[in-house]
Amino acid sequence: MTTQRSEALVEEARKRMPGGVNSPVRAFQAVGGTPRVMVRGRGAYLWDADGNRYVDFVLSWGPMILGHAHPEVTLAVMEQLLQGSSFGTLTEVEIDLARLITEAFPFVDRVRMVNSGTEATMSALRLARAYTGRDGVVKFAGCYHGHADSFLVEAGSGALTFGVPSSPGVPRDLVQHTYALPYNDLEAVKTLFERQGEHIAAVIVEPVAGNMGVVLPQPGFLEGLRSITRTYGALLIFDEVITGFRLSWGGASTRFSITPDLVTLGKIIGGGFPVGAYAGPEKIMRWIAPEGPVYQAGTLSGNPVAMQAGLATLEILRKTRPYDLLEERRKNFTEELEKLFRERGIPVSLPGIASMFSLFFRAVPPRNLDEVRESDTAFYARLFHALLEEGVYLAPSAFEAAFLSTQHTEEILHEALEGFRRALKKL
Ligand code: KE4
Repeated sequence: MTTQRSEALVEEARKRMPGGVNSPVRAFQAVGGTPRVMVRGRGAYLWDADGNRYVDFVLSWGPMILGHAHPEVTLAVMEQLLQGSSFGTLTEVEIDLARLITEAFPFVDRVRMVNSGTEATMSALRLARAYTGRDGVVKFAGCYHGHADSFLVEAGSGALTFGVPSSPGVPRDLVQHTYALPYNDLEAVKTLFERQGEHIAAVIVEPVAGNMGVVLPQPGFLEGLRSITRTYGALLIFDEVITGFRLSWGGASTRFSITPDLVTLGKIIGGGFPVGAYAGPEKIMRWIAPEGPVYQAGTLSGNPVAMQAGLATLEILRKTRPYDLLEERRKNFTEELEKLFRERGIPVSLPGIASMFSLFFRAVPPRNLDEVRESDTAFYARLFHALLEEGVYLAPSAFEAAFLSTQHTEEILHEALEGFRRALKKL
């Protein structure tokens, strides 16, 4: 497999952009080696600048649940482009997408579109602070809610890899209001609320953690967060940027039948275009400008091209409801993978739900960040590169989730499995 073209482009990119990328995790620093410059995607496949083909399990970090270049999504975008791309006014398609989101999340009356998951969580926190009149926010170590200042405390995803618990440039007197607790540790939450409950505006949680690898909520954890926040008058924010429309038609709140006060969305609802959203009941959302006093705005928020991509994506998901099929395929695939590793005496756990999973090289699925850190990330890095050589593209970091799309057919998954088999043989 040659990578000359990628290497040349990466060298050029490094002269123009920090680390040669527009988002840190893409730089392969967690796994080493040369990032592959991708030029085309179709269905479950990506092709790089040297013409190598990969089965893609990153799917742009979650958005491409229908696979790359889905014809109906592409057509909807093209048709909109012919009408113009951005007017800075209300457009009908924004209403259509908002309506679908309110249909999928029954507790949601109002939706505000923004341009990224970061904007969604940042705005949801500002809203929660205004609505409750409090400053404190609780997050969980290893969860990542985007790069807004208040969340860069023990963040997951790229921040995890860099081992920088809270990034430089974040004012100390801001993050004093942020409490980072161990995921799945309800006792820690109860203790904190007993001491600080009246100062806490919100608890924000990834209902299934995807940013330290996939860590599932222990039975009772989410229910516990719901009752503790209700008792103390804090808002419960489900950060469903990854899980929204991935775990079910709706998301984790639908699948687990737990109603948060606010939900943040992104990725899938943009269908591959920059879209985030925060949403909730009218009694909270009416606090948002221009109806209410909490300011939040955006030049390209709700732009019709991104809305059309999101709308087409959600309409296909609503019509086809691929969730049982996706879950079945993920289960079968990770069971086959587990056999492969066990045959070779490699301790592995493959926690997953719906169409997301991750590989931990430790015998038991981790319940929190400390346990995640015990897994063998060095082996992950070696496996990652061996798989690249075999045409399988996993996340270039052990602290991410792998995803299936509706285009990951049985035979493509079998092809990927053979890639794993060949890679393990080489290792
Ligand atoms: P963006 O600002 O990257 O659109 O969304 C931030 C965000 C918020 N909440 C959750 C649960 C998220 O997973 C994310 C973003 N996820 C990472 C990957 N795990 C995006 C990839 C990247 O940072 O390049």
